[in-house]
Amino acid sequence: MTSGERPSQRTLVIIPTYNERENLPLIAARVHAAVPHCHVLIVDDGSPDGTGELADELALADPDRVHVMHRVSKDGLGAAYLAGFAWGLGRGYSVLVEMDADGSHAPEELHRLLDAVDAGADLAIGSRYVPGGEVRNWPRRRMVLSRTANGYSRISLGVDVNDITAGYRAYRREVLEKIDLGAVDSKGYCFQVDLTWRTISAGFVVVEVPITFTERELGKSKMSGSNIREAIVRIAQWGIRGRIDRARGAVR
Ligand SMILES: Nc1nc2c(ncn2[C@@H]2O[C@H](COP(=O)(O)OP(=O)(O)OP(=O)(O)O)[C@@H](O)[C@H]2O)c(=O)[nH]1
Ligand SMILES: [Mg+2]
Repeated sequence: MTSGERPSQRTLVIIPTYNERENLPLIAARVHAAVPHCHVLIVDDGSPDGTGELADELALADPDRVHVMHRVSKDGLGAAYLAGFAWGLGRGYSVLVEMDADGSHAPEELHRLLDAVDAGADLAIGSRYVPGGEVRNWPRRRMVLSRTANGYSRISLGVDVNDITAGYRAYRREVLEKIDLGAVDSKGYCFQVDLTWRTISAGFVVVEVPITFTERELGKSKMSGSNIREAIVRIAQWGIRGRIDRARGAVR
């Protein structure tokens, strides 16, 4: 980075996809309409609906700004992001953004995350649960699940983050270089909690910025019962380990 350049000048937006044919062209166009200078990496896990081929077409039409990684089979959101982070770090991006393909994370609000990073946040979380944040069109049971997951995580881990499960985020590259990504094996939704916990434990600054999260209108959710069970067990384990470490006075 040359002096005076903001980190967000070199931003990579990573979009994991599994069967997002209807959504992908819309979201990619919205990202570039909102923040023209950022680059996009689509990480597709061999979607049977042809999302990967569609991604190739988008990259062919805009080779400087759109890139595609094809992985052989569905291996979870976490693994897709880890592969995307490695790709982006290897190519010198300063800020790495996580964004769903389904339109829940509005590209028009990306500037809020990038501004927070430029202002000094190491991790900016697009938060539904801070003043100004909002959830649109969620059925009650999804809201209850999300609120419960956040409450459970906060209490178990003892951290002061309102939306620790949020998947709309911007990481400064230094965070991803420092935390041990090789040790992360959370596959599903607890990936977000896992990385937040590692970021905070490593002493980085986490800032929540309000966003409006909108339930997907097209395509199907990939949320599953096994994702939820993975999260419950792991978060309790991290919380217990963290408390033991703190009680021992260990420096994390
Ligand atoms: N590459 C890849 N992407 C995935 C995988 N599972 C989910 N995704 C993508 O991750 C993003 C979030 O998945 P969703 O199914 O919308 O999950 P969610 O938003 O947490 O849950 P809902 O609120 O129910 O939609 C979407 O862009 C999916 O296509 C996977 O195994 N591999
Ligand atoms: Mg979704």
